[in-house]
Amino acid sequence: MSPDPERTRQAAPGALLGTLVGDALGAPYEGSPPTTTEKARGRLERALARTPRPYTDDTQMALALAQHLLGHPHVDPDALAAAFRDAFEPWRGYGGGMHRIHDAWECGLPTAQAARVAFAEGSLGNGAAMRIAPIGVRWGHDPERLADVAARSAQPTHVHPVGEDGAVVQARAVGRAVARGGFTPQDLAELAEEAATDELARGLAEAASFEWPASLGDPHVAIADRLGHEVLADRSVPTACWVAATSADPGEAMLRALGVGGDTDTIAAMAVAIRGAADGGEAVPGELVDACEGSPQVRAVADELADAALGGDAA
Ligand code: F2R
Ligand code: MG
Ligand code: MG
Repeated sequence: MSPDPERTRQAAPGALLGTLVGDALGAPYEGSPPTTTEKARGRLERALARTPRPYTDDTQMALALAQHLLGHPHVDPDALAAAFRDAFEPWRGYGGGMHRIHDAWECGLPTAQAARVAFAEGSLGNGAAMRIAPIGVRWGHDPERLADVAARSAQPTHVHPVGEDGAVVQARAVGRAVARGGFTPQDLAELAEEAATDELARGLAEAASFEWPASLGDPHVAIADRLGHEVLADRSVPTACWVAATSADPGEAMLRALGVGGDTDTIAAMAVAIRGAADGGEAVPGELVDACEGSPQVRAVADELADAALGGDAA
């Protein structure tokens, strides 16, 4: 299938600015408990009161991956590891394992060995998923290629099957939103069918069938308890997909993710990326975009990625 030009040009800034906004505005609340919609609104207002909001590792790695894709559309894991190494700023709030992998790269360890220095079986954190939106944009029109490229992009840092599957699921979610201009609970059920690991399949299936009577309070508080809101891929990617599928627009996805709490920056980055891809860059509130460090750079790389997606599949 060829990408639709108008859709791709709208979805690219939606997905990448969604990553940025979710990350930068969610970051002050990383580690916070779940809360009501009203209090989540207060979280957002407080974040917007002091700007520009700095982005964290989520956006730093997404930018590095986006730039890598412009030269390596099918991903070269060694070159991608070098791009992550060059972009690395230790104060951006990276995971503990990522600091050790970075040290290993600096010492010249081969990519495959470096990926196992922190955890012998590899990381099952959500770091490969949080940065994946550029792959959804570049390959949303070709789901098979997208899954292969997403798995390759996880290799430098997340070789645990759950860490890798989290990246593939999140890439598929963004890719569906890019290609179709929508993202609904039906997508959650289909993503559950496609998941490679039981952990992701279970979380997505539960997200797809989740029902919650309004009389019992905010559903996002219940979902944080049911599906998780932690740093592990299987405890955050299904939650982010649920937020995206049940929000009317990127602004509502941002609020819901702020209410989910926990790994707030990352759940928001993933959820708003999906919703932004579905609804387009114009749907991401300008007030949120303008509050974030780096928004012109993110917009520019999104446009380049859209050009690359529309320019053909050659390496
Ligand atoms: N790390 C954070 N936030 C922590 C606080 C940061 C602090 N505020 C600061 O400013 O310094 N956020 C970022 O990390 C998450 C993505 O993590 P990633 O890239 O997957 O890293 P890592 O280290 O590989 O995994 C994260 C943690 O998961 C656990 N873990 C992973 N694999 C494991 C395994 N095989 N066995 C056991 N545990 C495993 C560990 O606790 C890792 O530290 C995002 O939230 C991003 O925003
Ligand atoms: Mg972060
Ligand atoms: Mg985080």
